[in-house]
Amino acid sequence: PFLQRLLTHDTFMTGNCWTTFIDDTPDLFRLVQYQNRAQRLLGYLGDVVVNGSQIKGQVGEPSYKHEIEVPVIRGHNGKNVDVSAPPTDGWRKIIVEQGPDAFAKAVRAYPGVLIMDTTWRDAHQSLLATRVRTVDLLRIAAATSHALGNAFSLECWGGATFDVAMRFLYEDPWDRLMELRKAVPNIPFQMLLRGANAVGYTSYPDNVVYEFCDKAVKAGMDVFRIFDSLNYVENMKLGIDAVKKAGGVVEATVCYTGDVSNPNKKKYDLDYYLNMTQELVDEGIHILGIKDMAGLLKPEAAKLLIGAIREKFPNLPIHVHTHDTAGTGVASMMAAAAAGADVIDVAIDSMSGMTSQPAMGALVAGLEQTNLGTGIRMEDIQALNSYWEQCRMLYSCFEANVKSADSGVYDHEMPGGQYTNLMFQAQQLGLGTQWKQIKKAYEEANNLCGDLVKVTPSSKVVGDMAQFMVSNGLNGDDVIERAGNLSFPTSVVEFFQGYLGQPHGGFPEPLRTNIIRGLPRIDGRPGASLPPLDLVKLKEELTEQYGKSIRDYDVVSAALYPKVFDEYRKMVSQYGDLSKVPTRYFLSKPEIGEEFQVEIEEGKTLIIKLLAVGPINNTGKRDVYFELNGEARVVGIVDTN
Ligand code: 3PY
Ligand code: ZN
Repeated sequence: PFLQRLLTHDTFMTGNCWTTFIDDTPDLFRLVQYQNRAQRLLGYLGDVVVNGSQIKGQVGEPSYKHEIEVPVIRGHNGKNVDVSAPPTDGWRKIIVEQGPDAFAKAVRAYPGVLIMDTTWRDAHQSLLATRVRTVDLLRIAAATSHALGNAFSLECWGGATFDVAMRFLYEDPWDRLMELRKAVPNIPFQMLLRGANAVGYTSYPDNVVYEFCDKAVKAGMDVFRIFDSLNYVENMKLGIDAVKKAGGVVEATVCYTGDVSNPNKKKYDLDYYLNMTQELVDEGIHILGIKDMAGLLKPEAAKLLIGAIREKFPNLPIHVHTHDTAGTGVASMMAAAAAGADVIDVAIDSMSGMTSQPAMGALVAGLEQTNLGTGIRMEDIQALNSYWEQCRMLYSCFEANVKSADSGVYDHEMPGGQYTNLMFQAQQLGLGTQWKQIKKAYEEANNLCGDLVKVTPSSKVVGDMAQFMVSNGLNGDDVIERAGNLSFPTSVVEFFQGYLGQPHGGFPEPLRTNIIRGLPRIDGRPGASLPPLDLVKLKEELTEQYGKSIRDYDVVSAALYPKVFDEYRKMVSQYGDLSKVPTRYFLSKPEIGEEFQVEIEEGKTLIIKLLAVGPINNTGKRDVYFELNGEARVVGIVDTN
C-alpha cells in the first residue's frame, strides 16, 4: 500500500522528483525515510542472523540473554525517586553558573573527598576493549544522575571511546555525548584529551585541536583531563589553551611512572613531578591531574607525591587516577586522600579492579570511616552495581580474561588498557608463553627507548617495539647491535624522529641515529610545523560526498579520522543508525519467534520478530523473514560462511 501511495502520488507521477518532491511532500518523504530505515536495519539484523556479528574483537556471544533491569533509586526519605525528572543539584551547577575558576575553588574547599566515576570510559576501555555502547550508557544515565549526584564528574568520553565508537560500534561519538548530557544535567562530564593528539594517536594541526575542544564543550563536555604521552609540556600547552578558549575546565595532568618511594629509581623522582606541576601551574590551570595509567603508585609513593604537591601548592585541587593492576588501588587511593587529594577515580564495583580503576564501593566505604566522606551512599552504589553486573555479562564476548592481579606491572609498567589489549592478542595467537615474553620484552623495549612515560601513544611505541623483538627473536643487546640494519615498526621510527615530542632526558644515542638513519629529526613541538587544516573546505567536500546532513561535529570527526569516518558513514548509509539496537541483537541473533524492540527515534519504536531463515539460493543468498510492527518483511542476505 505504501508503494502504491508513492507511485500514484501526483508529484511522483509528473516525474518532477526528487529535489522539489522532498520539500513539497514532507510527510510522504518522512514515510519513505522511515520505511527505508526499517528495511536497512533489518538488513543488519539479517546479516547477524546469517553470518554472525562482525564486530572486531568479539569472541562468542553475550553470556547474558535477558533484558537488563534498571535499578530503582531510593531517596533519603526511603521513597522511590522519580528518575525521569533530572536532578538539578550537583557540581555542574557551579561550572555553568560561575565558571571553571569558581568550580576549582569549591572543589578545593570541599571538606571530604570527591569521586570521579570512570565506568563510562576508562573502566570499559580497560576491561571490555572500549566496546560499551551508547544504549547501555543511556539506560542507566537517569539513575546515575541521582545516585551519583555528589560526584565530581563522570568520565564518559575521549581516550579511545571516540574512534572505537565509529570504527567498531558504528555510532557517532558526538551523539553519544549530547544524548548523555541531556540525561545527566547535574554531574560534570569529564573526558580524556591526549594534548596535541586530541583523541587520536598523532599530532594534529593546532586549529583542529581548537575546533575539537570548542565542539566538545558545545556538545556538553565540562572537564578536560589533558595529558601528553611523554609529559612534554610544550604539547600540553596547546590542549590547555584550546580548552580554556572553549570555556572548559582545565585539568592538566602529570603522568606518573617509576616509583618515588624507591630511592634507586632516579629518573622520575619527586623533584621531576614537582617541577612539572610548577610548569603546569604557570599555565594557569584549574585542576592538577595525576594519572597513574599503569597502577604503579604504591601507597607510600602516593603519600609522598600527593603530600609534597599539597604542601607546595596548597590551593591547587588535586585529582588522582590509578589502575588496580597490582591490587594496590584502594590502599593507594586511601593514602592519596589522606595526603590531601581532592578527587579520586573509581569505577563501579562490577567494572572495577585489575586493569580498571579501584572499586567505588570499597573506597567510599573506606573513606566513610575517616572524616573524608564522599557524599555518595553505599545503597546507591549497590543499585547502580546491579545494572553493571548484568552489563558486564552482556559484554562478556569482549573480556580479555584478565583473571588476577599482576604485581609484575612494577617491572613492565604497561598501562591498564594496553595490558588487556596485548594479553588478549597473545591469547588469540594461542601461544602460551607469548604473554610472558611480551611482558619481558616490553620492559626491555622501554629501557631501550630511554625509560619513557608510557601512555597512549608512547605506550604503543614500546608495545610495537616489544612485539617486534618477540617476533624476530631479539633481545635488547641484539637491537642495539643491529639497529642500523633492522626494519623497525613505523611507530618506533617516528618516535625516534621526534614525532611524539621530546622525552624527558632526551633520546638514547647512538640508538636514535642508527634507527632513523637519514630521516629528518623534529626538535620542538611536532604540531608546530603542521599547516592549519582548511575546515571550511573540508566541510564542503564532506557535504558533497555525504549530503547536507554534515554538521561541524562531523567535520571534526573527519579531520581527526578521515578513513574511519568514511567507513562509518558507509555503514550508516547501508544499515542506518545502529546505535539504538539493543546490544544483545547487535552482537548476536535472536531466537526464532523472539520479539524485541528498537526505538529508532524518540517515540518511534519498531517491534521486530525473527520468523525464519530460508535455504541458500543460487545467488548465494538466504532470505531472512521478519515481522516488523505486525507486517511480514523479508531481506536477502549473502551467506559468507
Ligand atoms: C588513553 O589515552 O586512552 C588512555 O586511557 C591513557 O591511559
Ligand atoms: Zn586510566
